[in-house]
Amino acid sequence: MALGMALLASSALVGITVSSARAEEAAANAAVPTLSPAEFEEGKQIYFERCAGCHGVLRKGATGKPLTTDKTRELGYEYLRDFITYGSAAGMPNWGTSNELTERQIDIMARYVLNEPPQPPEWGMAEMRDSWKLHVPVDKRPTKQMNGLDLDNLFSVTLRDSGEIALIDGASKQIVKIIKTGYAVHISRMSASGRYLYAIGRDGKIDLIDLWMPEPTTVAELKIGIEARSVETSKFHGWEDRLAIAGSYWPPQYVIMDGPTLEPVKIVSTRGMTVDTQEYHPEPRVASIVASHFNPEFVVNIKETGQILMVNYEDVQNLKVTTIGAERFLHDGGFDSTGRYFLVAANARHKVAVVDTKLDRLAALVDTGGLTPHPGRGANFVHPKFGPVWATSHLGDETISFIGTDPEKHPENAWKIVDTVRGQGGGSLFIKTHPKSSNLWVDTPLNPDEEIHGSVAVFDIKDLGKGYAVLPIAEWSGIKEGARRIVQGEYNKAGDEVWFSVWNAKDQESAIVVVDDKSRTLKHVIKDKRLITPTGKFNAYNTKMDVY
Ligand code: DHE
Repeated sequence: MALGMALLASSALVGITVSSARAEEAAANAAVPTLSPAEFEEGKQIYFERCAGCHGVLRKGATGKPLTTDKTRELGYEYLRDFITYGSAAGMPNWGTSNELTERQIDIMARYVLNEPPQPPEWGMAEMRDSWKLHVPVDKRPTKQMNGLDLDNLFSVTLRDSGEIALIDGASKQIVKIIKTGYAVHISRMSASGRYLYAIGRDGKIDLIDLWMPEPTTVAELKIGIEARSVETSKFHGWEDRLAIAGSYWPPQYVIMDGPTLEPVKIVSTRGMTVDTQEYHPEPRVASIVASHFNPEFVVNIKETGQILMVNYEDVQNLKVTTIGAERFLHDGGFDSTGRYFLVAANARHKVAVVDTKLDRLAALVDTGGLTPHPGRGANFVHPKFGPVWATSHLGDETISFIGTDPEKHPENAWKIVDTVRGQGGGSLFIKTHPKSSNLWVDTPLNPDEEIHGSVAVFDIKDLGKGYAVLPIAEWSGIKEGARRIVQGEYNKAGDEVWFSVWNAKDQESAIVVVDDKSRTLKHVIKDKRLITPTGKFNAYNTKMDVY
């Protein structure tokens, strides 16, 4: 009887606890602001366009903080609204005060992130093949270059918000052609021969452009996923122009394609375990991909798990993948000057992972000494005191770090920060030099200060301690309106001029400013109504040869 009473009492207690937990949950849910179906759709679209890149489709966080509802509901509507409006010094853009989102849109977004994220659909072989368009089969293409373009000095320029690329002749600075691409097109990569150009949009659409046609023409298209950032082609001796690979953010996977047609051959999921805590992650996105020069392999960097996959493409049906445990939040990176070592930023961990692409193993994990390294492809040069180095700037602060890259002749400096200098401030995305130059250029497009994001800093490699000179690129462009963010220096083939984008909003004038490298003076301003939101620029020769 006593036992019966006790059981009754304890089950009643459990009942009370359960029902009070349910009540709490219901109360919490009731406090979550709702959205009309139209608002939800708008929020989903804005989230995809503006937020998913940093925070992840499932909002688990990477470059940006996690935005899962356990976190957002703790922060609350007002906090979220203000954060979206004003941004933060740590890199969250000021969407409101920069007028990129309206007050109404910010209100929708603050409510949107308080609600559970919708899970986007998968994208397998059936969907991929449905999206595949072979406009010009290989046997209908020319067998030699049919135009007089200097293909090595051609620049492919990302026109981000018009979903196009501009092909610009390096010598005349004239636009050769504007080509429609995927939504919010991101990067261009060249095939090993320099004949084919691959452009990928954030919507996962790849456009393959044959530069040998009488005029450069899109010969094939493929949508490899719902959201993507990276594409690359096979470069190992004997495999030139044969295969391509692209990675997606959603679904988390990569696909190997036939290079000249984009026909998808093999899709591989990247879902799996994180490198450190070895927990399952449902959304490990594919960040940078490069082609090894030492093995028939692609180097595929998986952001959330921190695994670097050496994907051997010799036998795609029996795919061999070497998984190198590195560090979480892998993002962008580039080779050292010998092309053997690949250095990739694990940005939210403030580290750079170094992979030996000859031996397929991790050479080092280097703490960069700054906050959130963001090198682009980085910059290689010979430091007057420490020998060959690779440089990165940072998104989170003004540090510019130099990592020794010569384990043969300078073993004491290899994979160590041998020197740091300070640039203009945080918000840097790209750093650049050229083997023929003694300048090191550092942009700061995401710095909130107008003068800083409207200019670039340039260091003399021979005397880094001297500090930097500031070139007022936005002012040189002659454009008076808009944020005029100066982004991504890119050299021409000869290495004697460097091109910067003056990046304005879609409805404002933008430009490309060409600087004479030696004199650091203005050489030319490329202006054209069709240059809408130019951001990345990819010189064909430097891109195919990995010169930076
Ligand atoms: Fe990029 C490279 C991802 C926002 C311009 N960007 C890369 C790479 C990745 C990446 C993974 C490396 C590709 C490779 O090497 O295979 N970029 C992302 C994002 O996730 C992020 C942070 C947010 C987003 O929503 O997309 C993002 N990127 C931007 C921009 O806003 C930039 C400045 C302007 C734009 O055009 O979108 C931008 N990203 C670039 C450029 C490169 C790049 C120019 C190549 C640099 C190079 O020199 O190689």
